[in-house]
Amino acid sequence: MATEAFEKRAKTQVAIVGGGPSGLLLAQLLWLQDIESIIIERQTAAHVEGRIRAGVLEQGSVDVLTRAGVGERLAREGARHSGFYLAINGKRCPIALEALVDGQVTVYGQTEVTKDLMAACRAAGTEMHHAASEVALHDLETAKPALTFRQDGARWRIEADFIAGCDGFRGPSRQAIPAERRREFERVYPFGWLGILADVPPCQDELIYAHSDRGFALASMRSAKRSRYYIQCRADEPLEDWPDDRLWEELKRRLGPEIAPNITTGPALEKSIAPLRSFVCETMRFGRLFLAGDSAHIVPPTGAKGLNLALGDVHYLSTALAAWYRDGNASGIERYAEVALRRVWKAERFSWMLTALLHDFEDDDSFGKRMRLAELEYIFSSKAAQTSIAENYVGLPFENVLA
Ligand code: FAS
Ligand code: PHB
Repeated sequence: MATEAFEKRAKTQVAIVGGGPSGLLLAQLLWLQDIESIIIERQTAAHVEGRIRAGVLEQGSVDVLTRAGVGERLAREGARHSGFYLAINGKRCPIALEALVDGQVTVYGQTEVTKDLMAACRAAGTEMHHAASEVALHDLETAKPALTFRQDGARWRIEADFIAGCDGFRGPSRQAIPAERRREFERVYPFGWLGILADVPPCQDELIYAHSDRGFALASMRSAKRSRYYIQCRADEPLEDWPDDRLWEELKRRLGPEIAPNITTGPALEKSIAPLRSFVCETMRFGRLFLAGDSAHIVPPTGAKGLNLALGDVHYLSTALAAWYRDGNASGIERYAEVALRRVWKAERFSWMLTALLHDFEDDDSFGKRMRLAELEYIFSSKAAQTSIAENYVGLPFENVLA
């Protein structure tokens, strides 16, 4: 591309598209290895820090965040959970993570993870451009890839050694790979999750994933004073059809008569409907572009894997880039996609399996509904089945991305 007259130019080692959890963590891990990066983010910093999304961190994610220097508040305020519950029409089955696989998860909202990472990147002096528009990627198959974008009226061109596409499912990075060079797999589910965040105490000390004749429900939390609940709804359901009172009543019906009396209701701090899909773009590397997080893959939130997979990709990518800069070891960047995908596909399987198991599918026949109940009854009766769920929920181990 002819280099138009750009008002502002910069050079860096790694240009990062997207300043959400993936982009921020990558910048922070690279900074700790004396590798320079610049983050280009479409939204304002306040918008990014205000997003309400995931809530559960695998131990591997806690370890990566701690290594990145943002583990202090997480250790202080994060709630460690040694189990969760599955429920069928109100009948509960504990999945005892600690007893089954000697594992735990930490409940600590993605909103807090993002705030901690943003503070760390600011403290490190990482260059971040927020409210950037017209972000475009160039020359990806050369040794000098570049980003162009507009910010505050100025045109920018940033040249880098590598570009990290951390711009989520709808960002430009994956689309910068020619369609004929992308290997993609997708399943879109015929329902969504209606989520509510409220400053009320949780109904139970552990998470409850509930299957009921009326559809799926999840009881989660952010702290002892703040609860997060979800119910399955139609993907195209208008949010205004769900005033708080109706939502609380439906939650009580789906969680069942034993749990319902423990549900404290209150005004929604946030209420939104998220569509559910499984998606993988196996082309996680294209020339000097590397995709990480939601730009490469999406899971239905049923298995609490989305954020954890993103942080896992960044662990692999930062290790690979550090080895390249430190001693010219290119094995990590050569193996990144292959190694990351092995963990991605196992999490896709687990998330798809739990989604199929716990949700109601309108086109299901009577046999399909019976099979679902039989699968759940089997899990309720089998330590081996519960161990398999526990092993996946706490997070599968990382490989060494370097040869
Ligand atoms: P993100 O989407 O978080 O960040 C991408 C960043 O790139 C954003 O800040 C975006 O503004 C920016 N960007 C986009 N286009 C750009 C452009 N053109 N130029 C520059 N920047 C651009 N996961 C769970 O584990 N549990 C959950 O309950 C859960 N709930 C979710 C609910 C919703 C509504 C969504 C959308 C996702 C949810 N997820 C959940 C998954 C979510 O947590 C992701 O896995 C996580 O945010 C991934 O982080 P990133 O890869 O950084 O992508
Ligand atoms: C949440 O608390 O937002 C949450 C927890 C577990 C999930 C999904 C979302 O599987």
